[in-house]
Amino acid sequence: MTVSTTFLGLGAMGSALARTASDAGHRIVCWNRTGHRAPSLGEQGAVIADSVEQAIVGTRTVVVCLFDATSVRQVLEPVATGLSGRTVINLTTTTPNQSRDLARWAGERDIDLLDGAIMAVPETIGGPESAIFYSGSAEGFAQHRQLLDLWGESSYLGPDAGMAALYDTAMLAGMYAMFAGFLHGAAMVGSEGVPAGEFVRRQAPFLAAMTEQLADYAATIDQQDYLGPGQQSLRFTETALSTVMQASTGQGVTDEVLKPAHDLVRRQLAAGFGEHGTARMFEELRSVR
Ligand code: FVH
Repeated sequence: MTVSTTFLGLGAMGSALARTASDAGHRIVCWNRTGHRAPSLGEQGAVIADSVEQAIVGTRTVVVCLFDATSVRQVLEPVATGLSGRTVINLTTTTPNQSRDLARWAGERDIDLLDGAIMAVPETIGGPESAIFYSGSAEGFAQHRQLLDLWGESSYLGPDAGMAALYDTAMLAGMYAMFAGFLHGAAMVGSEGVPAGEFVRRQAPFLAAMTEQLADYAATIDQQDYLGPGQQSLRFTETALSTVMQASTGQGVTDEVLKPAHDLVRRQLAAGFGEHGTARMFEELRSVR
């Protein structure tokens, strides 16, 4: 048995993290707001605490996996004094600024904060597909590497506590846009009675093939070379999106998923960039700065 670690939050993800640590021989103390959500943890030998105060007694490391930034503050603030001198590893999904605020709050109380962003689902924790980004305390990352590596591939993104959350939310932006696009397409073919299960057989490999273009888009953006060879022009993309949107509404499907992208393209056209590559939408996205 290794030293004990506290786990606050035994939802689907918190339980998976705690169970993986327990399976690897860590002595763990767990707490959950409403009773015990993962009874098997107790049967495996985890100590189940009745309160947060009780859960942090005698442990040096506190892993937090709760619903959101507000619940993290509600749980940690009352026990701040008891956390002084310890490492808190926050694996709750938060915005970059919420993570930075938490790190500032922790720093003022001599709490070492390592913020993490889990790029996995509970079922894959501990498996080869699980990746977790960390930022904030470099010392906390180094000292807890053995524990962190149990959950997945660990990457440290630097001392700015907001960086892991920034990568996380940026990657989720791509994921949710993709899901919305898939649902839009499924609604289109569904308007003619095609089951989503039939559509996905064709859509999934197409999307996978399209991801190979992402590296070219990235190179274009980094070099700001929107007139380089081989790029699909904004003028072309505007017509393509208009056609897809017309096809959608013609099938009784709203164009609301595509309209924001179309608006970005149209603003770039209005600014005179019609012959520039479609990656130039990136500049329009940044225009709110
Ligand atoms: N599940 C997933 O696939 C994703 C993958 C990527 C990262 N996320 C993030 O992990 C955080 C926790 O997610 P979860 O899946 O464990 O979520 P739930 O099963 O809904 O459990 C939520 C836990 O939070 C507790 N809780 C909620 N509000 C409060 C509060 N005000 N005070 C104290 N605890 C609170 C809740 O307790 P209870 O409802 O059982 O009493 C659960 O323990 C999350 O940030 C994901 O974005 C998971």
